[in-house]
Amino acid sequence: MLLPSVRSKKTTAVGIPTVDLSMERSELSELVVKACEQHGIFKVVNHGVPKRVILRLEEEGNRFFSRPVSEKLQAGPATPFGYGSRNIGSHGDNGDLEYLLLHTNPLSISQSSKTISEDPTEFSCAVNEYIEAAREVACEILELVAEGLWIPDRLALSRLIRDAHSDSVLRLNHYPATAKGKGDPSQVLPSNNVGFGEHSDPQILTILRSNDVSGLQISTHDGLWIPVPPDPSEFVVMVGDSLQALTNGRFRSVRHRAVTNGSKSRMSMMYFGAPAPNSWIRPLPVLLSPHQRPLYKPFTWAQYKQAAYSLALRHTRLDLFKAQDAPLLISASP
Ligand code: GA4
Repeated sequence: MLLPSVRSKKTTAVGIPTVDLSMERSELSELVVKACEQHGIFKVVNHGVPKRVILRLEEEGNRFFSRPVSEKLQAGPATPFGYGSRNIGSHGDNGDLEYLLLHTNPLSISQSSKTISEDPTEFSCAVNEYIEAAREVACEILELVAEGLWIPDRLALSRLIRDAHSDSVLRLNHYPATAKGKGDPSQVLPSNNVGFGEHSDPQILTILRSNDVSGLQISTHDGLWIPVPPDPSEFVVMVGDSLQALTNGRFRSVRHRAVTNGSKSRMSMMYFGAPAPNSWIRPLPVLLSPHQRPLYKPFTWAQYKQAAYSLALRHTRLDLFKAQDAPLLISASP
C-alpha cells in the first residue's frame, strides 16, 4: 500500500546527545539534565542491560509478527492491551504499523501471553525480564535527573514509576517493509512514509530500542524533522508530557514520529514509564520560586491519559492543564 509521503526538510540543527551511564555521577547528572532541557531526547550507552535480555524479547516479537494475520488477530483487538493494527489519526499519521501493547503488570502479561504466543510462559518471561531491565534504566535516569536538578529527595521522580500500581506499558511496534521496496533496493520508495504520526508521549519517560532499521525522527522547535540513527545496542530516552509538567516546563517533551523504511521492516520496543492512575502530577514544589509559578494545574495520570487518548495525536494536550494565571513561558506547539 502506498502511503502519503511526508517532507523531511534539511536542517543544520541538533546532534542528539549520547549519555554514557558508566561516567562519573555528578558529571552524568548534569549531562542528563542538559539533554532533557535542550532536546528532550538522548541516547544511552553502557546501560548495563544484557544483550541476551534484549534479543530474547526481539525474538519473541519477530516470532509473533511473522505469524499469519488470522492468528495475530486472535491476540487483539488492543482495547486496551494485545495486538493492534490500525491507522492512528487524521494528522498525516495514517500509519502502516502493527503492534503489541502490554501492561507491565505481570498478571496482565500472563493473561495477554495466552493469545500472543504458543509458548505463553516463555513469552511472559521474556517480557517480564525486559520490563524489569527497562524500568531500572528509567529509574536510574530519573534519579540522575533529580540529582542534576538538586531535588533533595532523589527518588521523587523514580518512585512514581516504581509504584506497584504504576500504569507503565510496553509496546512493540512493527513497521513492515512496504511491498514495493521488499528485497529490491532499486524499488525503495523515493520519499518517506508515515508509520506513526507526530506526537509526544504522555507518560513520564520513554525508553526505546529498535533493530538496525531507521525510522524514528524528532521534530525541532522550528518544525524540521531530524532522523535518529538506529543502534540496536543503545536506548533512546525521550521526555514525556508528564515529566514536562513535573519539571514545570523546564524539560520539554519531544515530538517525534516514525517513518517506514521501504526495504526493511523495523521493530521498536518501548517502555513507557507512567505513574499510578490516581497519582497526582504537579510541578515539583522545589522547582518553583516566587518568579517561577506553576505553569500547570495538578492533574492525575488517569485524567491526563484520558485527555491524551481523546485528543489523539493533536498537539495541545498539556495546554488543557495550564494554570490560569501562569505566565506563558511555553508556546502552544512547536
Ligand atoms: C503514544 C505513546 C504510546 O505508544 C501510547 C500511544 C497511544 C496508543 O497507541 O493507544 C496513543 C498515543 C500514545 C498518544 C495519543 C493517543 C494515545 C495513540 C493516540 C492516538 C500507548 C500512549 O500511551 O500514548
